[in-house]
Amino acid sequence: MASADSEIRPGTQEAIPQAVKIIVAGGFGAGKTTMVASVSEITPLSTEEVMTEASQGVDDLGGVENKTTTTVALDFGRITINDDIVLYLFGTPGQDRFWFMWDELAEGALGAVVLADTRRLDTCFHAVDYFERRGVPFVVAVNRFEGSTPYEAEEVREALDVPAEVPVLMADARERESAKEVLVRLVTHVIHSRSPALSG
Ligand SMILES: Nc1nc2c(ncn2[C@@H]2O[C@H](COP(=O)(O)OP(=O)(O)OP(=O)(O)O)[C@@H](O)[C@H]2O)c(=O)[nH]1
Ligand SMILES: [Mg+2]
Repeated sequence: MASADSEIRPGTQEAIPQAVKIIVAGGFGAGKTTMVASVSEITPLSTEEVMTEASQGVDDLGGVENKTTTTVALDFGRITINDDIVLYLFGTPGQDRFWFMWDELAEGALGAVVLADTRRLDTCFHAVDYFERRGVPFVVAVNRFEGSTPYEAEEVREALDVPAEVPVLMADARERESAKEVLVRLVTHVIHSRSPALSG
């Protein structure tokens, strides 16, 4: 699998690795498992566990009180973007107490999707910070939930304080086409980030 250390010659697209590791991150309950499952062309691996009483008072359930399961390790899926690029998707666990997993998961990742739930935008701050600090190119996908205020992409950008070059787009993690569009946008962003001359 490709690693972050892979050499990509500036100005060439040919050197983009065929197998690209992508992280799907975001706050607790933002729709990471849903997105990996909806877009994956293989049966996705998921590590869902029923939330127990141990979760009460530990995990922040505000806004997602009806959630009964949570990812305890990772989600894994695969999607072929075109003849040259296959994405391997790794979804993070959302709860704060599993953050120790992130460094393992992010090792070798070339890009990331940060899923944002506008009802609980603060829960994705950590993901935004994390990828900014590691220099991993990312896009923000605003996952629309019923009953959430329909913010514009630019309002979300401002609230999260992400730079202009970071794409912020609306999405529905349950829809394959929508999820795929997010990933195609991410691939373009990764290529431009690594070869600024192309972003013209
Ligand atoms: N309305 C709506 N519901 C969604 C969307 N994406 C996910 N959901 C629902 O939101 C709930 C949480 O989704 P998950 O995919 O488990 O979220 P997660 O980010 O993997 O959660 P953790 O692993 O616990 O952090 C599920 O009941 C989904 O059906 C969406 O785009 N719109
Ligand atoms: Mg999950």
